Amino acid sequence: MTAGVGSPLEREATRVLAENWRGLYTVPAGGLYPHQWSWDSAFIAIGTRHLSPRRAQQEIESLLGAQWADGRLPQIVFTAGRDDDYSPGPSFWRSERIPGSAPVPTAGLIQPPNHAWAALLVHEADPAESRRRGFLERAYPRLAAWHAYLRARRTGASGLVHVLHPWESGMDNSPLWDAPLAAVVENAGADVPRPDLRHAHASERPSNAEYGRYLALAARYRDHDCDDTDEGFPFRVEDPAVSALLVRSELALAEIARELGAHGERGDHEDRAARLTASLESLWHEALGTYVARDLVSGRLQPHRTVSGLVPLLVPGLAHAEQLLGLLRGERFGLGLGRAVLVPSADLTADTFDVSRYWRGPSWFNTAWLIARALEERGLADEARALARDACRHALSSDFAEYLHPHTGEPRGTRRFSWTAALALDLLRAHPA
Ligand code: 2M8
Repeated sequence: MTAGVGSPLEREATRVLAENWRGLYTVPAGGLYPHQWSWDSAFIAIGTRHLSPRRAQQEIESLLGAQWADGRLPQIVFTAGRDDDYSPGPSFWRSERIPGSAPVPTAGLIQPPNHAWAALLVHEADPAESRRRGFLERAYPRLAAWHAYLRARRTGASGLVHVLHPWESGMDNSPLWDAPLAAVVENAGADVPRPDLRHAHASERPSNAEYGRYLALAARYRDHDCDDTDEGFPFRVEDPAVSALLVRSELALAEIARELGAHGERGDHEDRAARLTASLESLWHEALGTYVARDLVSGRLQPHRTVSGLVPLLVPGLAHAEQLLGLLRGERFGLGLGRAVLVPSADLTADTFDVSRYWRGPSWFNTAWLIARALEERGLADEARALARDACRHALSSDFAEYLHPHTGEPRGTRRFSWTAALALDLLRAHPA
């Protein structure tokens, strides 16, 4: 990889990404997250494409190499020899005994589908190198199979994809999961290992009660061979950010199909994106003025304003974009008002709001990147630039924190976190100072 030249941000971000690179992929953070995570790798590739398009391709290819026979891309691909550092690890999942699992040890769950979008952005960073290596030719069938898995195994009557675990949303302890998770019975008396607390303060991580339920759900999914046929599975939710990212990735597959001359497939991807966009409207909560999650077990929309509900701003032709922009700029998320840093993960005024606890309030860099991108694409260049520059500034001053106190910008969670470095680099390239 070429050395980071130029600004301190560029140099330091390059260093973080080099520290966390493991030869074929990048771990999110050396201590807390010592394996490859699915949507992290996609975000990381979006940044590393500026340093080494080839390494960004490898990041995505290594994840695609862990695809299961049914098309799923696993939440985690485990690094050999690091079973004690993270729970649940490879000895919990024992994926090798599940028919059709990957050739390497992985988790059985999934994460949000941002991969095809990332693959397209990586290609665009250096189309000649991408064509020379046949990057898209090799990636496209696997990405298409991933989306086919989501359609075949994870799509219900609404036409939207559902997730079966808070971890699958990527926003693990979001208030959106409070009610659906309360209905899950934790394994009574079971030990809840928390190696994560060696690397981050307990007040900044999900609680033990949440972890008990996370493990109970994961164990049930594993014990059913992760085959998605467990009809009484107690957690099944539709999430606006997951759906919005799938729309973007379907549109990216359409572009990739065009690049590869697969014109029939291109139209199919566009049609699917249009249908998903229409289905997303079933998550609109009129009284709250935002998109929310639907609990498919109770059938209820979950009445919480979170950053997940703002992510649909990325969807072209979204019906309620103006209302969402109003919410983003109002007192609950505070964009441009000087009272919040970046975009808080949850409504600043809500009873559930917590300045430190993970996805219940702190500001994250991946969601800031998504919203900055949406603002830019919607022609709101000044707001996009202001958000991008704030993200770059805070990335460097927080030593690339995992997340930030949403009022003060103080670092929270782990430091030298890969997607913070990668996405700050991408924002810096898009909005040079
Ligand atoms: C967090 O989730 C993991 C489980 O996947 C955890 O808390 O142990 C989330 O922030 C998730 O979005 C992220 O992909 C992962 C690794 O950075 O950490």
